[in-house]
Amino acid sequence: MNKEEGMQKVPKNPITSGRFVSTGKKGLKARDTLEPGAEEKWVKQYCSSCIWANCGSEVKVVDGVAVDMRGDLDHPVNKGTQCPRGAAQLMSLYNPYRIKAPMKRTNPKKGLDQDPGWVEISWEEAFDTVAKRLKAIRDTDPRKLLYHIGFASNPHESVFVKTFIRAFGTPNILLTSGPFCDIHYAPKSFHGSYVDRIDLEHCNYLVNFGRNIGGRVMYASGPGRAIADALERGMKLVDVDPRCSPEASKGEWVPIKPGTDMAMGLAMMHVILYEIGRYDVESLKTRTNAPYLINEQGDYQRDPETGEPLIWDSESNQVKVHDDETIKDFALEGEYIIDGNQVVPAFVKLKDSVSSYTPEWAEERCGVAAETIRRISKELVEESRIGATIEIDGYKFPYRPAAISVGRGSMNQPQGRSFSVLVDIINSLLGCIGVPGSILIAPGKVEFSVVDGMLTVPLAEIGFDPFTIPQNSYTQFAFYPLATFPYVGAGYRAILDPKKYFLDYDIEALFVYGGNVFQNYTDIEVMEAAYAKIPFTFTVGYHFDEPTYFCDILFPEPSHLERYQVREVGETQAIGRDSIDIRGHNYKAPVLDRPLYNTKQIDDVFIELADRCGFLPQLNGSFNGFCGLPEGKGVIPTRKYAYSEMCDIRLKALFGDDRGADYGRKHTFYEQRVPLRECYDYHNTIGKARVPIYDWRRLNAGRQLRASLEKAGVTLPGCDDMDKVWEQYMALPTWRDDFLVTPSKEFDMTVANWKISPRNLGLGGQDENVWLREIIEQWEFDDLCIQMNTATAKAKGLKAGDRIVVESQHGGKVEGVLKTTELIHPDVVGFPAQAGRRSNLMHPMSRRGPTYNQLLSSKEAHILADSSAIPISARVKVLKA
Ligand SMILES: Nc1nc2c(c(=O)[nH]1)N[C@H]1C(S)=C(S)[C@@H](COP(=O)(O)OP(=O)(O)OC[C@H]3O[C@@H](n4cnc5c(=O)[nH]c(N)nc54)[C@H](O)[C@@H]3O)O[C@H]1N2
Ligand SMILES: Nc1nc2c(c(=O)[nH]1)N[C@H]1C(S)=C(S)[C@@H](COP(=O)(O)OP(=O)(O)OC[C@H]3O[C@@H](n4cnc5c(=O)[nH]c(N)nc54)[C@H](O)[C@@H]3O)O[C@H]1N2
Ligand SMILES: [Mo]
Repeated sequence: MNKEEGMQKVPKNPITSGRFVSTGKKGLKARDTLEPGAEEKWVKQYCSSCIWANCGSEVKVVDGVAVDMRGDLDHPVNKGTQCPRGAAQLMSLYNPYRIKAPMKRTNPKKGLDQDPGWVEISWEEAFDTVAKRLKAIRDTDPRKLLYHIGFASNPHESVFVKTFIRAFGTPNILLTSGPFCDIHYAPKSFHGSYVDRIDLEHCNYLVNFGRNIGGRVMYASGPGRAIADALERGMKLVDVDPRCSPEASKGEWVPIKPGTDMAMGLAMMHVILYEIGRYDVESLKTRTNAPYLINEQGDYQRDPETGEPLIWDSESNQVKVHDDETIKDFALEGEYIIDGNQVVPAFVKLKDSVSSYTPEWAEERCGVAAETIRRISKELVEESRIGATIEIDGYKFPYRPAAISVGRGSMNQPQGRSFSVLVDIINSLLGCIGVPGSILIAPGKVEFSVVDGMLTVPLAEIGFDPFTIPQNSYTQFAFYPLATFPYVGAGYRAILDPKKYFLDYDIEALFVYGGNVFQNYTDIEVMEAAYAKIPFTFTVGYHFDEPTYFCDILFPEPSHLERYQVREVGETQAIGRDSIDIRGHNYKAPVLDRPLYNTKQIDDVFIELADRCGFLPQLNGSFNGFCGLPEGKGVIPTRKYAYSEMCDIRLKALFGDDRGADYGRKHTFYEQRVPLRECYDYHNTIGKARVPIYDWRRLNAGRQLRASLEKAGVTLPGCDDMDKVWEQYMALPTWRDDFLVTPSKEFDMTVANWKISPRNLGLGGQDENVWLREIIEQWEFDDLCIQMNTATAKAKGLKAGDRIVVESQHGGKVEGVLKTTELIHPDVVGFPAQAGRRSNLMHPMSRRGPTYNQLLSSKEAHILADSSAIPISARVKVLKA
């Protein structure tokens, strides 16, 4: 079928064709009936259809109706381009399935199969009902409020999403954004920032493990251009992935069995250390803890006086404190006796730890040929050009145009955290961190301290609870000291059985906003039971998504095109020359003169609730602090503002009185740039502290947790086998035979999952955006299918189009339509995205496709014990339905 034939199959959409305009509640109106002299204008905004909302857009409004969208030519991030997700926002505005007024439920029974029986109520009744409940809780025990957010709450955008709950005073926050993308530990440990960014302007050789650097980066903004430019320039991309992505087809695809990346990574390190024997010695000595002396207990050998870690100076043949300025040469090899302890440099430990992981050993586990692993390792070392330098902005940097990068595919697996650490150890071995061509930080974002000479960044983004029995919070941080996110599964199981989780109070109310455990997490029966048990639940909702089935009160939210917001801009993940140094703020105001429906923006709801509950001053104060507003220039804590006013105050405080919201309406972007040399953190973050090729922090956290549990005489709730927990708190990368990689005759395949282009999270109701769904149905129908290699399907007597059932080792079952392809590993069953919405009150198109997450498990035995994230793969069997 050629493109033209395909085009004709798409029904002409009245709004895109420009012949009709929507009038909101009244429906469509033919364009030629518009009054002569109708007002037409283009309104500037920024687009929020991505996790990183950086692009500027313009919306054409005719007589109060938004009819068209385009990229803003003046915006330096997207330079006039726009992707389909951006353009489709018009349909999110005019989506007839939206929540259009405040509502209360009339059916007291709660469940995904229960019609809540919504009836419209006044704003006063909605606020009064919720505020009375919240105030009573806050006045007695604020912990009894649970707050669940996710990515559709725009946590990077709306200040109050993070600060409201702190001002309220509950530590109980759970997030669906996080447990499936627990990707922050290694970036925080190795360069202090939230995610790795790849310097695509200089990189010539990129080995990419389970990171979708094509399909899920932004097309219109810098990263899309950066990747296209790099490939055109000749950067070689080696994509290690169970499926061949579009970008892999522009480089080399290395099919791998899900969850076995650790085997390949260990073998690569083995080849580098034992077969090639070339690495960046200077970088190891001065920028990592490779020379720190490790004793037989696995601890740093410390100076008895200062408590600081020791190293061996091989020139003076003396032991010295790591930052002693008289050190001439840091020993990486050797064995020493210090204070009666036998010690070796951490580098020796590292080397010993990978001695048996040959490529042949790895091939048996990950399915990648030993020779391929050898060749890639060799190419990586050669391309990293150890010893080369480059001058940028008048500064001399090491030049390392090669890197390994990782994403949630390889990181959210049973051995994923260890794998991501392993990868950054390899990057550190080659000096490929913080320098041109390699893995970089997002400058200005890092707040680190130096402990033991090591870069130390707090791990938990929102809240942290030290160990106590009973526990203080439902987040489970007390039991998972290295978690970057709360442990959602255990949090909700604890609601059903607080005692088991050492909690001595119940949750009395739930505020859920833009996060969806039914669609985006797993163990749905537990989630249903917990949500049904909580006495009072409310949300600020855009549409009737699954969590609303458990709500007592709904506050209706405007669509993205109808909101006020200020958002910091900064490209992450992949950057080129265009976007590496871009910073600044984007501003948006509603494109329509008044909201289409009877809605109120979440920020104004927060303000009203805080006021009625008596903590508005704390909320306002948090705004000034969070936005970094200079003293005396921020909002007055005791005064009640409309959120739109606060945006204006924020902009004026940051950019001057002539640069308030009026400027933003005309220009959207408040541009700032960081000096180019600061984009390479070689002289900054990692120039001031060392990074861990020996992860003592992890080892030590496990030991401390163990001691705390023993002292309290308890074990981790829900954990039967504590040895399996302790082996995950390790200082050195080591292979484990976990549930995913242990062969099983019955469950002979493994499932893999990935993001798709026409859906960036659920942002702005994308799952029921008919334009985006239409793209999937018409052009990317494979995204609604279960994918399997053609040869495997044939061997199982299956063919494309068959209805199949996939049954997981954890018990879950999912049915769907089979698509056969050569572009997937023969042992793998592939599931794109998260499909199959369950709400009957959303557009029927959103219900199509398989609901992958039922195959997974959040039980303690299956999670990553050192992070509490849940693996995104499981072993399965496939049957004909
Ligand atoms: N199968 C599968 N599961 C996944 C993933 C995957 O790729 N595949 N990804 C995982 C990852 S990495 C993450 S971060 C999480 C994300 O999962 P979540 O944090 O839960 O976030 P979202 O998917 O953005 O949407 C949350 C809810 O908000 C609703 N919503 C959409 N727009 C709006 C709006 O404008 N206002 C309000 N109030 N609500 C809105 C959505 O319909 C949805 O019900 O999912 C994880 N789960
Ligand atoms: N279009 C779009 N973009 C998004 C999002 C979205 O929902 N849609 N979500 C945003 C969010 S919240 C996040 S966290 C990021 C995530 O961004 P990424 O970390 O890039 O995650 P995925 O897009 O799921 O890509 C995972 C890749 O890993 C592969 N994979 C799966 N299992 C394995 C494995 O065991 N080993 C290896 N080597 N590969 C494996 C998959 O086939 C896929 O190519 O994307 C962000 N950007
Ligand atoms: Mo994510």
